[in-house]
Amino acid sequence: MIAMMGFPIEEGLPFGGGLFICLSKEERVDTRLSIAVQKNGRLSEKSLELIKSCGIDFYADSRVLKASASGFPLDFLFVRDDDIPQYVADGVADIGIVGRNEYDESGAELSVVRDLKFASCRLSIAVPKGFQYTGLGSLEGKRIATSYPRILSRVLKENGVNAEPVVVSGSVEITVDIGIADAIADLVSTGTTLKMNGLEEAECIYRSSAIMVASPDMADEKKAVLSRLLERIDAVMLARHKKYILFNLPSDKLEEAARIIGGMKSPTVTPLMDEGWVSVQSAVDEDRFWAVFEELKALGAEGILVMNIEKMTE
Ligand code: PRT
Ligand code: ZN
Repeated sequence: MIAMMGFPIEEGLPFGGGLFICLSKEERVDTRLSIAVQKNGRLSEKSLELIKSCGIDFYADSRVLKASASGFPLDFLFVRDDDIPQYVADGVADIGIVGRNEYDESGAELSVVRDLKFASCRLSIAVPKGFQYTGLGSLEGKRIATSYPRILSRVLKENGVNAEPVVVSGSVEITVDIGIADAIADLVSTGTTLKMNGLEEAECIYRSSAIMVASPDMADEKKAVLSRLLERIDAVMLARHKKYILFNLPSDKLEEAARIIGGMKSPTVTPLMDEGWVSVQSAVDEDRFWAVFEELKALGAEGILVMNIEKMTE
């Protein structure tokens, strides 16, 4: 990366326009990382929200296909999710946020740099009422409609089942009713769509969530930008799974309280004016939060204050 006085040129903050004249357009563009994000759909909002939480400002309008961040060398490309793996593989974008299902189905060979843990869903076999499903073997010789033939075929092969995938690009749920399939393999999150179409979820064969993929051959300058981005994403994701808790406690209960909080390095302890009392603060895993809260209360903790954490590092 070309830098002067510690400021990367592409952010260009402390300099006038004159300095940019020294650089060709390609040199400047090359140090910016481009990210492909779904334009409109289940991944769009959370993908953009995650990047905004990383302190990266940009203006995204659903009518435009491109945008640039200010203050961070990141350019956006808003596209259909199906196209994201190929765009990254072809170098149209350096990284992308896509469902693991789309990535695996595409067959592209990219680096999966993070599981972002949103848009979770499962690919399940669903059958009509009355279908005697006792396992994948029940699908032997059957027609299975799906938009994910690659993943389905892999699972069937691994389980030694010979069945015929019927590839459809949408409305998979109606294929049994209209007689072109005996069962389906489709994405499920709540299961409502299956029920509404008279189908029963028989077995989950694959799990997915949003992932960040990256081109395996990126210039070192871009790799450095990606590391900065991932560092911010990790801080945001870690903070989302923690709560910050503050409370007052009789000092003789401190050891017990530390055991209840667990999982962290020693909590911060400050003496109070009131002799024999201390103020304690610590981060707590969100999934253990209520158990910790109740146990601390039972121990004699008072004035318990709970806060969301915006960003944190381990
Ligand atoms: O236009 P574009 O091609 O970009 O979008 P798309 O319509 O192909 O994708 P989109 O926005 O529907 O989904 C994007 C990604 O979200 C998927 O690739 C998955 O990784 C993830 N995801 C999470 C889901 C679901 N949950 C989901 N429930 N994708 C689709 N569904 C559909 C499913 O196909 C079925 O029709 O929702 C229906 C089932 O939902 P439930 O809640 O009734 O079970
Ligand atoms: Zn799609």
